Amino acid sequence: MTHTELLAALRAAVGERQCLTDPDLRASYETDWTRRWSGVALAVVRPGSTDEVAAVLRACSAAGVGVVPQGGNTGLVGGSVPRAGEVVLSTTRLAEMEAVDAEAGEVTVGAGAALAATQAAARAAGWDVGVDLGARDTATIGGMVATNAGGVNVMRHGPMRHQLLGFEAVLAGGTVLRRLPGMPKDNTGYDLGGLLTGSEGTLAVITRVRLRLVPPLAQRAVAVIGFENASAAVAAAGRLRREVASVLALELFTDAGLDLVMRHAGVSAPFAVHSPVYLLVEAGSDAADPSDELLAALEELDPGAAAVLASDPGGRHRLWQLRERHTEAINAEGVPHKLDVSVPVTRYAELVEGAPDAVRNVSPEARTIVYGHVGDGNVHVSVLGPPPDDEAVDDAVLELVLELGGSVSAEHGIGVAKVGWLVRDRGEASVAAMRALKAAWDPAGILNPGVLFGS
Ligand code: FAD
Ligand code: 2HG
Ligand code: ZN
Repeated sequence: MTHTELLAALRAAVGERQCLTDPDLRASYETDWTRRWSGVALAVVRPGSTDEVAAVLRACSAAGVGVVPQGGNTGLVGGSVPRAGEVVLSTTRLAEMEAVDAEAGEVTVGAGAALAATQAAARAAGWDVGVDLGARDTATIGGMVATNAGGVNVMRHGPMRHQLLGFEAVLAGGTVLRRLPGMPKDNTGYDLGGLLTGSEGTLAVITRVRLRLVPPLAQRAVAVIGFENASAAVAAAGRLRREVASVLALELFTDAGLDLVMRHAGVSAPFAVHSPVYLLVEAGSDAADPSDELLAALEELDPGAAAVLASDPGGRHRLWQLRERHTEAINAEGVPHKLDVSVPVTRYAELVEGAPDAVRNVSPEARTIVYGHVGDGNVHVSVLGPPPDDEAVDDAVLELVLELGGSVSAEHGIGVAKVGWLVRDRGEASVAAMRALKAAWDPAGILNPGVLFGS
């Protein structure tokens, strides 16, 4: 099938208006959120139903043309944008939201539904979504399953994998797999939905998702505390996690990151004294206000520490902005290299302190900003300075992570950014098992070529 014939088949599948070939219309789908990765797509198609997704995949299979599934395009490892003339399959029109099953605490949503819209529906029905993250207005539920997104509440509710009860997805050849509504107990063979979590668009296109919901926590308190160094902040996080049963989130950032956030996001410092390292802690309860419990714990940690606490929604939001707006503030300074990694919590401070040194060794002019979800051992290292295709700083940080016994991807995935590190991290045998799965599900290799395994 020629490209002209493929384009005709795609137009027939989704309709003329939903098959974008004009470069101006394609542009926002062709560059990732960081601007580090971009490529030209043959076309961007925007199917409006599972049948249309199947028709698109059948056409691309017949033509042997790659397909890049794309949700909100907020991914940070370059896996959501084309590389060499693939068809981008945007899921944003698959945003249908079924009524929340308030009795079961479950909901079925289209893969293109944004997290914020799903949260709003869940909350209106007296429930909440277990995963929350800063890109909530744009990130889609399908993209979050495909990347096994983590976010700020993993300590309490686990990552996206733990929220998945059922799914519908289309294989490369157009076959539809469906296990909806899904049941909490379901031992009928392989967990196919589980295989899709973290598959990053390489096994199937997810079209619908059944989510387990969590009880809402209406009473919340957020505190930000200053520390002299990362070790003190990590030790405090460990104590808070142990001693405050209502802790929901434990986040770490440094003065360098706070400085950028204040400059670019128009947010003011939490308190007058500047500290090298900050901890943000959120506690939540469905009954009593957790402020007193949190205050007492902070007092016991260090009565003299610089700290601020808010329990009203406006105050809590202001404090969260200090942490959540790091990503956009860094983007405002340049095109970052992003290393999302995990280490055992006992090595967390070593990584926070060692990453800037590792970067400086290979790129003395580079600026390194470190922050992360300290409660999960997840560190985000952002590096500004080196050109997008210079991988020396990436390699230096990932080498350090493996030395510390960590994982080269905590929650963002491998994408194209870390393909060179998958075997080093997981080992030959595990990657061979992954490749065997890929070959069985997508024998022609049309789904997200280049992602996870490289080309
Ligand atoms: P996309 O970026 O469109 O795609 C991501 C990957 O999933 C690609 O490989 C794509 O091919 C695949 N994919 C997308 N949809 C489908 C589908 N329907 N079927 C099959 N494959 C699909 N991530 C976290 O884990 N935790 C955070 O705290 C967090 N915070 C963020 C904050 C900001 C400001 C930003 C910009 C990003 C953040 N991210 C975070 C990263 C990002 O939001 C997540 O990776 C998210 O899950 C991506 O969803 P998306 O819909 O934008 O997917
Ligand atoms: C976060 O935790 C996100 O804020 C984005 O995962 C991390 O900017 C980043 O690298
Ligand atoms: Zn994160």
